[in-house]
Amino acid sequence: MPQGRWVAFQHGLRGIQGCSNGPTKTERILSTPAEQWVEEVARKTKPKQIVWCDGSERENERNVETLIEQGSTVRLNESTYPNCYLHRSNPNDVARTENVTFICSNRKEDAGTTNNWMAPGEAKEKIGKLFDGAMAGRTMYVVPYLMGPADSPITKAGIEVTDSPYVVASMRIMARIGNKALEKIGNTPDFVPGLHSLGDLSPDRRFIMHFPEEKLIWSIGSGYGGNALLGKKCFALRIASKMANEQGWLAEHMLILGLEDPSGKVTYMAAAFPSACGKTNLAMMVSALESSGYKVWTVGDDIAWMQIGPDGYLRAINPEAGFFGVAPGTNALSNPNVMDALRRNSIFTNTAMTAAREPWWEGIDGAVPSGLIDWQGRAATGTNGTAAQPNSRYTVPACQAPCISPLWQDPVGVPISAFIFGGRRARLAPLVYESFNWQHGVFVGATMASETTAANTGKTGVTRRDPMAMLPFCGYNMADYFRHWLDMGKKIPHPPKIFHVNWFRKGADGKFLWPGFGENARVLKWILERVEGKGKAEETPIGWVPTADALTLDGLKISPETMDELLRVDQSDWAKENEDTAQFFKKFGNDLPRELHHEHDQLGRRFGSTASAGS
Ligand code: OXD
Ligand code: MN
Repeated sequence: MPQGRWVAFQHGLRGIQGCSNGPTKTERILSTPAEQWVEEVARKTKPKQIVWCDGSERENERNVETLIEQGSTVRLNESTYPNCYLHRSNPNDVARTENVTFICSNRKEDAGTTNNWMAPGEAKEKIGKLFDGAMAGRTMYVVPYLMGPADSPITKAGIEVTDSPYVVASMRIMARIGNKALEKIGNTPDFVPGLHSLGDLSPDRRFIMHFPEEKLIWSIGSGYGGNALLGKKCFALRIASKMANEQGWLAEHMLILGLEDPSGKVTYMAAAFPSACGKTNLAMMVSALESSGYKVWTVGDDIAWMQIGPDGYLRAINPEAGFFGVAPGTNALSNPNVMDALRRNSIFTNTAMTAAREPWWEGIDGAVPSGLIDWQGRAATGTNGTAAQPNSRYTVPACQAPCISPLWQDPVGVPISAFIFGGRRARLAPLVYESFNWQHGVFVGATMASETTAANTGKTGVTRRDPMAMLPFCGYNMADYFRHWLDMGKKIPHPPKIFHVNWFRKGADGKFLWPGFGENARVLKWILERVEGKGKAEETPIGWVPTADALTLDGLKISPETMDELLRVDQSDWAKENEDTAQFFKKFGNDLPRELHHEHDQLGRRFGSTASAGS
């Protein structure tokens, strides 16, 4: 048995326990389910000591010292980036790894055809071995955390056990950690346990395992992002989507924003886009229509938990407390609000660093500075790839964003009036359209797709289906997830209207037709008008598309021809799309809800095609 972890249990203390030795006959006084689970994990992973994190400043200072001593983290310029750090991860560990992410449901069919599956017994046996002694010689940090504001009935608790001080520092920004979480958990088993170890960081021994029936997470071999900050994708999406399915709510890969109108009324919208479509930038947008009274407020940039409120509206909270955004391409045009927010109390991961010890990445404002150090700590020569790793990140407290909504921590959540789905479609989808009704909107979300960019895959224009942007994050059978969406529509007295947007349509010259960024507020304004029963629209086979004069274009130089092109619905492109959809739907076999087959048929019929069915 490892020495040094018993004092914590003996005294029932949960503060910082830098204990070096201690009594051994304390097992019988282990009291709470949380302590019992931690004990079980310690028995397996054999850390040299255990630290229960209380979330205090003092603890954070100590943690940062440890991080710096370990050598992969450096302090940034204290006067221009106070309390900011740059962390360099292992170069083989720079992104989420979907190929080694598993849903370990008892039955394979409950994971569905879009998830990797492993039987729970096999997973415990195989991955359990990797955890044996994995923390030997290391400190085990116990991070109790809340997803959501402490006083919200929608909020849920988790406990992440990790041997990475970088994970602790990041969780401190991304979730509400420490005593307030522990108080909420108390003597109950109402927390999602998440066991994380860096292991040996070998990609061959990297596994991200979810046990949706047990509501348990095991992750080993990675210290990066969604693989390691278990509150985010693992809990708040994969495990929570399963909980939401069981309990009648929604856990979605969606930003939440409020659009204020000139009267001061704020209408809330939640939007799902696949990765690399500018979700964080949209959530934090500076509206091009701000001078005429339309302002965007940020509630969340990545995840929405939504329950039907007593008022019959879908009420959404952002379960997170920070933004974990992709740095390259972030600048004063694409996201001025985050550029302001990240000037303090932030962690940068795998960005480059200037000679003045400031973070730097491709696409940041200003000229390339001399004396740049790349993300691996080498002099940036321009011959070693990009200076910042393409998936390098900032981790920023949400409360620091100038655009943060005054209601972002409202315990009842904000009422959602519109859902927006979107993707990158160079040809197909118009700038914006509204679905005919909830069922049709679910079809629009289920058939969502995005074309890959060269930066993503090296191959441009490959269409990837990513239903509701949940393909990598749905913790159960996606066909059952579609069914859940259809059922929710019947239960919500005031369901949000469902829209689709495409900022990425290109003209014959290969250039984007729409300027994007703050100008997207013009599209949000039309959505707001449609929610209010105003807003001019024309019925097309795919849904309601704005009429030529429906969007507010004052102050924007865009020709009527370009607008026509942006709003055009092309019959032959959609015929091809419908065939693609038929192929995609085949993946789900007989599990696919018949309502979606029906919507698919209807779309074909509206285009006058006889070969639409796909069922
Ligand atoms: C993310 C993602 O990092 O969706 O948020 O990949
Ligand atoms: Mn995301």
